[in-house]
Amino acid sequence: MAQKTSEKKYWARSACPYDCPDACGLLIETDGKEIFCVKGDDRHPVTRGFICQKMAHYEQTVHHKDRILYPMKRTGRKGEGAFVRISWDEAVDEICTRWKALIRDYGGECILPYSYAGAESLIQNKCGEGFFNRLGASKLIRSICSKAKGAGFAQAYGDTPGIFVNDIPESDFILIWGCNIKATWLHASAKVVEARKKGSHVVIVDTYETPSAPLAHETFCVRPGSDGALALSMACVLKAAGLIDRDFLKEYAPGFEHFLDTLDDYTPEWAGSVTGIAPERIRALALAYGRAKAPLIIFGSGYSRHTNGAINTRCISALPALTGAFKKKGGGYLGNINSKGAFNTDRLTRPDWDDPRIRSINMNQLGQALANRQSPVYSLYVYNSNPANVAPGQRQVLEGLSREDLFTVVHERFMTDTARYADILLPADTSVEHGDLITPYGSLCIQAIFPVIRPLGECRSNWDTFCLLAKGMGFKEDIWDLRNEDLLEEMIREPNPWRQQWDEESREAFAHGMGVVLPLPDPLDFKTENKKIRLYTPDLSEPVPAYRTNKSMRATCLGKNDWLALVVAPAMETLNTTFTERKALCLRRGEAALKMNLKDAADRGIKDGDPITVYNDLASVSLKAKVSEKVPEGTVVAEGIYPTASMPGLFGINALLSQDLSDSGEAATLSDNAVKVVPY
Ligand SMILES: Nc1nc2c(c(=O)[nH]1)N[C@H]1C(S)=C(S)[C@@H](COP(=O)(O)OP(=O)(O)OC[C@H]3O[C@@H](n4cnc5c(=O)[nH]c(N)nc54)[C@H](O)[C@@H]3O)O[C@H]1N2
Ligand SMILES: Nc1nc2c(c(=O)[nH]1)N[C@H]1C(S)=C(S)[C@@H](COP(=O)(O)OP(=O)(O)OC[C@H]3O[C@@H](n4cnc5c(=O)[nH]c(N)nc54)[C@H](O)[C@@H]3O)O[C@H]1N2
Ligand code: SF4
Ligand SMILES: [Mo]
Repeated sequence: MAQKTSEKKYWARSACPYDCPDACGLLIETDGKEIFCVKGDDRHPVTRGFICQKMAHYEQTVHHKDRILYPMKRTGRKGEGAFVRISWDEAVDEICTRWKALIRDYGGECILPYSYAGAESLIQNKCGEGFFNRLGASKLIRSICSKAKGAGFAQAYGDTPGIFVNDIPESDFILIWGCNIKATWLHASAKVVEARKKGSHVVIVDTYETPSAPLAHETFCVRPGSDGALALSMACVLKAAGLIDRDFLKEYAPGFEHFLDTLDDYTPEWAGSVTGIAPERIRALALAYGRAKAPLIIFGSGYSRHTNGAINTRCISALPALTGAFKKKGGGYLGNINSKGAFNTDRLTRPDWDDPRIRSINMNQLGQALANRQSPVYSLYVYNSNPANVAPGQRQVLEGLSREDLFTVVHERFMTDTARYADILLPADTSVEHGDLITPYGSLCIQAIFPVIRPLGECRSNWDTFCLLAKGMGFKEDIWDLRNEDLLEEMIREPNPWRQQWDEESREAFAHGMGVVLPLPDPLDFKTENKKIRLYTPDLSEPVPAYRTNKSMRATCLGKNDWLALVVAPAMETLNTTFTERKALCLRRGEAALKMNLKDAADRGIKDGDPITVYNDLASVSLKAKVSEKVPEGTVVAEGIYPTASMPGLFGINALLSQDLSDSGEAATLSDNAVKVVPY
């Protein structure tokens, strides 16, 4: 694809690699050395020519004056950000010399990789796992995001992906659950708008009125973590009103009677006292959902970032089973998609090199792992992530990163808070500087991308960097000779049963870098072992979906006290800490603030815009109060993640988040914390 725009400039096809369900197809104006302009690919089946404000000026990220372009070595204190340029040879030599000595003295387990989804594209995202297995390093449990939701779905539906995002307008009743869809899933949100125009009823269940609220006819603001109670109560109403599809359940959900038998106690009156929603609204919601022809639930992840996140997923996802919603096009659910199976990821993760005796460390407990003196981590290698800002327990994380006996390597595009703690800093390239595979978690539309420009400065892709380090460590396998683009070609060429169902035209389009939709599965072909939905699973500790309280509810509802439930939510203008290099976006986002209800603020003598102190047993954080009727009493919300330098105090909001894990999936419980708030 090389359509000329002027003598030297042309449009090249690419895709957005960032951690977003849309995975937009992009058109990039370039002269092969520089990129000038970025727009949505009008031929991409999901993107259809429009993209978000974050990527609209991607050229400002790629050619930003603050890009890290060369390897560097720390000269100042840890955290200070003072570095001197060195060569790649020096950097690799220093890293490998240190690692060889550490492995000799303490074993490979004292080295810990830390990564998440800085680049969500398949090769750059997964390739480190193979390298660190080969090294014998500690394994990282990558569960900072939606693993509780994943575990809940796995227990109920296995890998059943749900509907295709473009089919949203086929639904006549859309329930958006714990998702700020306008900010975080732009193309699903556009389809919701389309559905509304066709007459669909739209409802949001969240903890506050988010920027997505105008999309919906109604928002239900629940107490954080109480969603299971709302869902079970809806089920109770459906049963009482005879809106259960028993024929569907008999065929697709054996043992369902055990679940139905538990429902009668979950009355709307009971759920009202738990969720804070009036019983008559719960009843009306359930009846409208149950009477719809093709009701759809769009799952975000927010409701699952709690100590009861997995079981709440089972409670909510039981609703489409009870109503047989899967039978109608547009009905069922959306939010359990994994398109990585279109490629052989074992090439990247190398399970054959995984030594089961080696310990695993949960990424949500980085602070604890760095504080552990029994079996210490002596080296940390960070790529695709910014743990100094994003991980819970920020105070302990920063203390750990400051340790003089910790050798930290960070592979980054910008001087993030984490990069400031690096001993060696390596320059990472961006998605227009390397090829990769795009396998979204919001649709089954996959794409191959090829380099648009050469890497800037001395930047290298994650894969090419691991190959250099492998050589430095003396690894002899042939795979380390493959360049990033060779690996991409091999992965595309490798036959795959899913992609093999494509016709010739689709195969051609994919090979030419177009976004192409994988063959969509039959919605009634449930991807569990026995092909059935599991509403009753006797081998689980909770055989049927049940209500379990979360941690913040226990703190905030204990008699009359002044604890508030703290929810962390995404910001419109940034993506976790990605895009925080962009001044215009940060200005639009505004400074770090805590949204709180008028009454909660007044009770504490706080006015809109006042400086406040937010604290719990973990830390104390200074913020501005944003007093708003959009947040219900008892809940406070912090949107976005801010670089620590932009905070009035020493810490960001993540200092107030515990390192506790979810009920299943070992996931983060980022929105399950209680805080007290006082004027500064
Ligand atoms: N603009 C933008 N886009 C993004 C991101 C971003 O930061 N900014 N992040 C990206 C990433 S990494 C992800 S995982 C996705 C996440 O996309 P979402 O799933 O939309 O985001 P979440 O952070 O999970 O939070 C969604 C909503 O859940 C609500 N919530 C929290 N607790 C509860 C609860 O107990 N019950 C209910 N009902 N709601 C609750 C929050 O108030 C929030 O509005 O978005 C991706 N896209
Ligand atoms: N308070 C609060 N905390 C949160 C969240 C929240 O909403 N609020 N969201 C949570 C969620 S859902 C998630 S998924 C996590 C996200 O946590 P992270 O995945 O750590 O997300 P980012 O902050 O975007 O940091 C990604 C980093 O990867 C770098 N990067 C990008 N591309 C590449 C590449 O190709 N190679 C290398 N080496 N680096 C690259 C970027 O420059 C960026 O600094 O944060 C979690 N923490
Ligand atoms: S961040 Fe999301 S909406 Fe924006 S361009 Fe990337 S994939 Fe599309
Ligand atoms: Mo995430």
